[in-house]
Parts: sequence; structure tokens; C-alpha cells
Amino acid sequence: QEYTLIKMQLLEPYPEKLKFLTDQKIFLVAATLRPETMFGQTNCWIHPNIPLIAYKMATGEIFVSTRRAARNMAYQEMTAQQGHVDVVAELIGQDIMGKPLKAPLTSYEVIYTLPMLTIKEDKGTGVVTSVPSDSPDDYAALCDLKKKPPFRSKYSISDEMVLPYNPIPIIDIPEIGSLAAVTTYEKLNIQSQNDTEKLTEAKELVYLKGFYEGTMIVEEYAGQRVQDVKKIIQQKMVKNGDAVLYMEPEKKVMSRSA
Ligand code: ZZB
Repeated sequence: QEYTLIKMQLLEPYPEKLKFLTDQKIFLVAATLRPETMFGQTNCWIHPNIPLIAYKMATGEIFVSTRRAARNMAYQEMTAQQGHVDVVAELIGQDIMGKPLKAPLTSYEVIYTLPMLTIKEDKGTGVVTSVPSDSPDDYAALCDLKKKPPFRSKYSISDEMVLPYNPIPIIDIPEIGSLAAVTTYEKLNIQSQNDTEKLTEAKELVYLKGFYEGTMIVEEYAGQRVQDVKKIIQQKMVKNGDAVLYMEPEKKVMSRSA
């Protein structure tokens, strides 16, 4: 399984546990199969209790992800020494919750790390980028935060990290429209990010249709088919230093349907 890792740059001032890295570049890296949707990012999801590490890459940049993902990267020529992860800090999600990031392609200048409780520790990097226009999971989790002030305060999230952020129309799908996840969420009457069955159904509805019938509506790609520009957008981000390619070991492909 080939993922695109989206480099979301942590903005200073750095959180307490990463203060000593001030002046070094730190990126939260999110694994995605949908690089063409990065125009619609509104936030970054992390799980408050999942352990993460900060580690040094061959380029000198600092990445943040689960240790498992870091180990995989160490076997993909991304660290200075093959098979070795140069750990500089150990964290849990909550240590970097509610922090500002700069992410590629999205029209929001700054986006925040916010809590998602359905993140899987053994998939991707444990850091997930949020595209609520096209991902039902993301829209459901964003709605949970918007609708429930106590949920925000529990994780020290302030209103301005959530309330100004809305799904951005980026892809048009025939019969579903340009906010596929929102439409599907409403149609299936999804109540929360824990509505697992309905969310699975929603994802099936939008996923294939988005890929095979979706058309981009963002400026420079307007009118082009998703399947024609996916690779082009991915490569452009890689070339600009905003993304890297990352392979997930085979067994994880099996667990996708689990
Ligand atoms: C942006 C995006 C935009 C995503 C979209 C999906 C959609 P899959 O197909 O099951 O492999 N993801 C990545 N890592 C995790 C994790 N650890 N825990 C929970 N979710 C994770 O799923 C790959 C997608 O699952 C990734 O692509 C990521 O969200 C999320 F419009 O990134 B995606 C209909 C889906 N649309």
C-alpha cells in the first residue's frame, strides 16, 4: 500500500515537550490515499492518548508520527541510518493538541491539531489530515467538536480552532454534489464519529464515485477528472517538499476492511 505523507508544519511557539527544538523544522506527517483532496484540509486529527515520537530525518527535518511508522520509514531510506530511528522526543497526542500548523494546498492559512477518537494506532502514521468535504469520518468528527463545547474543553480546544473552519468544496460528484461527505452524512442521518456502521456505508458511497466520477473544481485543476490529476498533484507536492511517499507493509492492506 503506497501512501502519500503530507508534511504539516508545526508553527512556533512549540509546545512544552518540543520547546528545545525551537528553530528546527518540525512536521506532523499524515498518511493519505487521497492527495488530490489536500485543497480541502481544515485541520489535523490526532488521538489524545496515542503515543507519538519526534525523530530526525536524513534531511535534518523533524517528523512526528507513531513509532511503528517511524520504523517503517527507517527502512525506506528516509532516516540517516538504515533501520535506525533517531528519536528526539516522546509524546502522546494531547501534548501537541490544539497547536497551529501550516499545511500544503489548503486555503486556510493556519489549521489546528484536534482530537479524533477513532484513529487507529496501527495504520498509517497515527496522524490524520482532515478533509470534511470528502471524508465522512472527518466531517462527523468536526461536527462533534462544533456541536459539543464540553468535548472541546475536555481536550483544551478553543472555539477559534474549530468554529471558523468549514468544509471546502473541491470535488464535484454527479448526483452527490460538491460536498459529498456532508451530503452523505445528512442523508444517512449520522450522529457522531462513533456511528461506525453508517460511516462505513457513507465511505463506500463516496469513495468509488469520487475516484471514478469526481471532477476537480479547485482553480488550477477545475474541470479535470480526479483519476487524471491524483498522481500529478501527488508528484507536485513531493517535488515542492510538501509530501513524501511511504509504503505500508502488506499485512496492513488486509486490515483495511477490518
Ligand atoms: C485524506 C482523505 C480525504 C482521506 C478523503 C479519505 C477521504 P483506507 O482507505 O481505509 O486505507 N486514515 C489514515 N490513517 C488513519 C488512521 N491511523 N486512523 C484512522 N484513519 C486514518 O483509509 C485511508 C484514509 O483513512 C486516509 O485517507 C486517511 O484519510 C484515513 F476525502 O486522508 B484520508 C471516503 C474517504 N475520503
